[in-house]
Amino acid sequence: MERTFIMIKPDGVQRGLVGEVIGRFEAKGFTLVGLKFMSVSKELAEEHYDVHKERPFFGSLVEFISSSPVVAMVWEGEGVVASARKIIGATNPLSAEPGTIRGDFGVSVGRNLIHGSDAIETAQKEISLWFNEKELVTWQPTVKTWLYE
Ligand code: DAT
Ligand code: MG
Repeated sequence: MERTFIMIKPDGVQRGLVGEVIGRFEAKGFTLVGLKFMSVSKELAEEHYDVHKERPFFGSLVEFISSSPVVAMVWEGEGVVASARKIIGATNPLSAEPGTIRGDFGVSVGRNLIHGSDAIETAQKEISLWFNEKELVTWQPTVKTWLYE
């Protein structure tokens, strides 16, 4: 079953949106398989955003992600990688559709509340960067037969 890495960034935690964000993924019908509340080292933030290391915002992005705790999660479900990106909305919250997390709660690209893996291969890489095997729980939600045909 497909899995994706989701992180509630420091602004989402500081603004008290943890429950709201988790609630949206739960209500959609995705399954939580990993969850931790943690401080992020600069090294981890740099590794996570390695693809952006040449971008002008890289330094401030790494500072921001390591400035205050985050919620790191792994969610599972059919098509969860692409669907999570839709739930999250466009990178710039001002362009994100209402009804998406960034569209409903954000006003600035540098404070866009949440991260979600952009492809299946990226998700696998990010999950193994943030979680070890023991921290991921494989379980069968009994509601599954009411979510999938
Ligand atoms: P996304 O988080 O939607 O995958 P991304 O991978 O292009 O977006 O960029 C990673 C993060 O970097 C993004 O969530 C916020 C920050 N960022 C992107 N573009 C930016 C910009 N032009 N100015 C400041 N921060 C930016
Ligand atoms: Mg990205």
